[in-house]
Amino acid sequence: MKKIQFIQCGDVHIGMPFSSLKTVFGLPEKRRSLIEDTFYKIIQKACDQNAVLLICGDLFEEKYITKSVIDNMNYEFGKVSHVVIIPGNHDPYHAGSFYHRYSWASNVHILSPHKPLVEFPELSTVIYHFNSLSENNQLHDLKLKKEYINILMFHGTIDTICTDDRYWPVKSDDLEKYGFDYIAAGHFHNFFLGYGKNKTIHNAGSPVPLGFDEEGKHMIITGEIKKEDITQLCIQGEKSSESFYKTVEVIVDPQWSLNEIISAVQETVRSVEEHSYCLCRIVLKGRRDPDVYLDVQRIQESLTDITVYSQVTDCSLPDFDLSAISKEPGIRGVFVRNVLEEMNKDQDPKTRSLYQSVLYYGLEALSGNKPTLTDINRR
Ligand SMILES: [Mn+2]
Repeated sequence: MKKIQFIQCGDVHIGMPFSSLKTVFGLPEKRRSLIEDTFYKIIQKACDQNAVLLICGDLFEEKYITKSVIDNMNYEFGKVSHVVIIPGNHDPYHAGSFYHRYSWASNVHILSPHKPLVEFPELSTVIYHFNSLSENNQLHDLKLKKEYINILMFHGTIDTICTDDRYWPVKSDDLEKYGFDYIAAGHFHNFFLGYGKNKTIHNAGSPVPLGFDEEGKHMIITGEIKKEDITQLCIQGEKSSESFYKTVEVIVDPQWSLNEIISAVQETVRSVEEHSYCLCRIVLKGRRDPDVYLDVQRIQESLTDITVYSQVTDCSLPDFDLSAISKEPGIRGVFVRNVLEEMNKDQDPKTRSLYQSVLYYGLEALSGNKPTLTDINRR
């Protein structure tokens, strides 16, 4: 019985700048260290399980990676029997890249057009790199050794409408048609197993989530492939990150003072399970008292001890009685009448929503509050 034990990960993005988190002093650095440490734990797990480590692209951010971190990785890789890395769109293989010029430990196999496959005879396993085979025009005469376990690694988008070649768009059928036992994919940051007609495509996603577009659990894949006459696959996702991104909504009430809004936000965020690991986006909706100055900064600061990071987006509207104001004789009345008149001329929902923003921001300004105009198009 041929057998290979492995751990699959990808899209680690070591060195990511996290500039959107820089409003909190020291947080981007903390996130970067967390990602690096999480990756070293994955390497340690591969060592403990005597598993081959498969890294499916975007291991690091080429623009921000330092030699010092590459040295760390190379040292840690020394603990594992075999490490197989394919480049991604954030860490491409080229003459000046660390993949090309760094002297990696002998058990680290970086697949590229110069080395599109690696064979481990003691495991009866061959690991191929789809992107390199394709670049070398070697796909059409590709013949797999059926007595071996054949693994394909790929970094790119699968079955999406994407025409940008940098993201390697392919159809799942084109990955599966060669009869590989297992296809280890990277590029999508979410976790999925058993994709494609033959259910052979597996994607680990980023081990640590990198932004609000990556909510939910983050995983690595661990498992084994056995092959005699047929291929037996036993794989599972394992949670790789405590920290997570989550968006919550809080509906504000026109009766509430700012302190009541803060209490409601705190209560909602505290109700999020394991909130002390949460990077939380709070979207305020509903109507608020027009006299309340919605101090986003102050609400965010009130959450400092509850979450890792909090970002408040105000999408609430001041509770103005527009029809009453439009009958007022003063400047507020003239302003509301004019904007409403313009707004009612136009049926395009985008333009109408822009007029609505003008209306509410204008009224806020006229009532002595200083509106923040950054999100005028989002309302
Ligand atoms: Mn990526």
